[in-house]
Amino acid sequence: MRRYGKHTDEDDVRVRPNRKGNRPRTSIRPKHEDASEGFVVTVDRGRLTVLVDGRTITAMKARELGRKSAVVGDQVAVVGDLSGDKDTLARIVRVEERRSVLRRTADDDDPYERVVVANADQLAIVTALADPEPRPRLIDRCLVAAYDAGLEPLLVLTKSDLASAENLMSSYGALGVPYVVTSREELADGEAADRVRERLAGRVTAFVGHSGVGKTTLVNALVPDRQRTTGHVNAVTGRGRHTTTSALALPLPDGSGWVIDTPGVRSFGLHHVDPSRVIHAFPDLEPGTEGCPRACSHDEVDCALDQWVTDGHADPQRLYSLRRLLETRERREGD
Ligand SMILES: Nc1nc2c(ncn2[C@@H]2O[C@H](COP(=O)(O)OP(=O)(O)OP(=O)(O)O)[C@@H](O)[C@H]2O)c(=O)[nH]1
Ligand SMILES: [Mg+2]
Ligand SMILES: [Zn+2]
Repeated sequence: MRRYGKHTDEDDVRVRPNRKGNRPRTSIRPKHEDASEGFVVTVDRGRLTVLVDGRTITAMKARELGRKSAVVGDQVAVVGDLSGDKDTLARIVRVEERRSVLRRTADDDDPYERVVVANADQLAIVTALADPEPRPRLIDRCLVAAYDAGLEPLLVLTKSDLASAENLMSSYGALGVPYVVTSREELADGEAADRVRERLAGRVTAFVGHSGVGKTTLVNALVPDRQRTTGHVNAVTGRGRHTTTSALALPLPDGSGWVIDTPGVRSFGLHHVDPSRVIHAFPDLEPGTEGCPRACSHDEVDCALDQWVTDGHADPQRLYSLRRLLETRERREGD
């Protein structure tokens, strides 16, 4: 007998004895064990495009997932109609554990995190050498986000037909971040795609950067049979037009990896970043933090890293770079 609307402790005792061997079978067996595995390639207002056994299907989140959402790059379990036929809709019943999560907030004060992509291995930080002007602050911010998420960063400097890469490279030399430089001419003759492709084999790479830097142009060169729309940069403001509006994962033609084109960002908020995870990306400095005071910002008088460098354990340029990156959270992007 149940009194509706009100649960007493007695009720709980009666309906849940929870003795060994007396549990309902459903709580032992994983739910939906007959579900198929899929890979989320794009998300558009609650509709997800999922690749299942080579078929492209449309799916939506099952209610049981609650607030948890699937993003591009997620590995998911799907049930229902998996034919991929027109007007069919499958259900996503589980989001598998993520290997990595790239997050950003709208700005540093904003606690609302959005997940940009899941399960990426590499973050390609795309910066135009001109048109729009490079903004090193954004590069620094993307680097911090990559280190925080455990992604390997790759700098992609586009439009070298318009300006030289020299200045920018000199300030990133000490960080040892791999980079490629591309130009309009090299896009046309396939050289740009070849050069970038060398860095993509066997990995999932997300392309991020300001609007108009040439992310989609590059992805189109890498995956020529899937031409996405590109947009012109406004000649007066020097800004892109936010042509790409949703992230899309595309397989490289030789099957050696995935590239994820993303919408241009105005900023890359780092509210969620934990400095100790950023230091993991600096194995030459990390052991030196042992002598630091608790919760050291690594930019204070008692920081042990100064002594570490003075003692010759690491290059002072590296400490300078680390501090610049950690400090990037304290500054506005235009500074
Ligand atoms: N001169 C020159 N222009 C380029 C190069 N690469 C891309 N562009 C141009 O830059 C403009 C913007 O390119 P998109 O690929 O749409 O830029 P995006 O980064 O995808 O921009 P959003 O989707 O808005 O974030 C287009 O007019 C491209 O033709 C390059 O190497 N040199
Ligand atoms: Mg684009
Ligand atoms: Zn310190």
